[in-house]
Amino acid sequence: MTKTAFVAIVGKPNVGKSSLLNKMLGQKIAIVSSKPQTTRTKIMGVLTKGETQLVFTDTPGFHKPHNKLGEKMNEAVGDTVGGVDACLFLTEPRGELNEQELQLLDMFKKQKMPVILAINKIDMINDKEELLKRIVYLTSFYDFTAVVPVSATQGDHVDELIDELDKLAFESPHFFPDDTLTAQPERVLAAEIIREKIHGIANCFSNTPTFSWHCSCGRKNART
Ligand SMILES: Nc1nc2c(ncn2[C@@H]2O[C@H](COP(=O)(O)OP(=O)(O)OP(=O)(O)O)[C@@H](O)[C@H]2O)c(=O)[nH]1
Ligand SMILES: [Mg+2]
Repeated sequence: MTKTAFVAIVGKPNVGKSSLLNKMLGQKIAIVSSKPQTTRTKIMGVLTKGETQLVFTDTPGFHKPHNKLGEKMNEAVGDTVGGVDACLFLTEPRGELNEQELQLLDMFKKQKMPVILAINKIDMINDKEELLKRIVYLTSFYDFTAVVPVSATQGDHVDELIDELDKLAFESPHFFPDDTLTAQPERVLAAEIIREKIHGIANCFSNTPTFSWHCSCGRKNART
């Protein structure tokens, strides 16, 4: 019996949403950069594992908009949350939830949305006690279906996360052929890859030396 779930990946900018989508799919379909607000449009990724098909939408980081583009990006998040079976809410391993994250939680509450909380970047945390405190803090805001600490870059606990998402799937035919990875038109993917390269070159010329290694053009530090 086949099952499907449509899942929105949401969270503030730079928290690792696109990195996590790529890791779950085992292939890069969404661009990643150290600069916030990298994802500007919805990106769909499809993961078919056994009987279950998970259809993900990677969304732009939900942020305080300063212009029309920002407003459109936030609208895309709201629209996506309004049309899925469940959300995967990503947070940082440290720091207080900001105003926009609280707004997202309000959106979930209004829609009685099943939400899995993924605490990303746990490779940056050595202290298990700190992680436990983090879980207690975050679960005081919402009745999450599950809480999974992950590292999108290292792949830690990503399989456990997929198992939790699997439990949210409904009995249904698959919406895409089982070997589909993305429903994104090729021209959109090509445009995204070009944007990632531009981000890399911009980082290469950045004043901040720690950004220079992101450059994919081979230069270690454009300023030296
Ligand atoms: N240390 C660490 N860094 C991570 C992890 N996941 C993502 N990052 C880094 O965080 C930065 C942002 O990653 P993205 O995947 O682009 O984040 P995003 O949430 O999609 O960002 P926007 O699209 O701008 O909202 C990149 O430099 C990633 O390499 C992780 O698990 N650990
Ligand atoms: Mg992104």
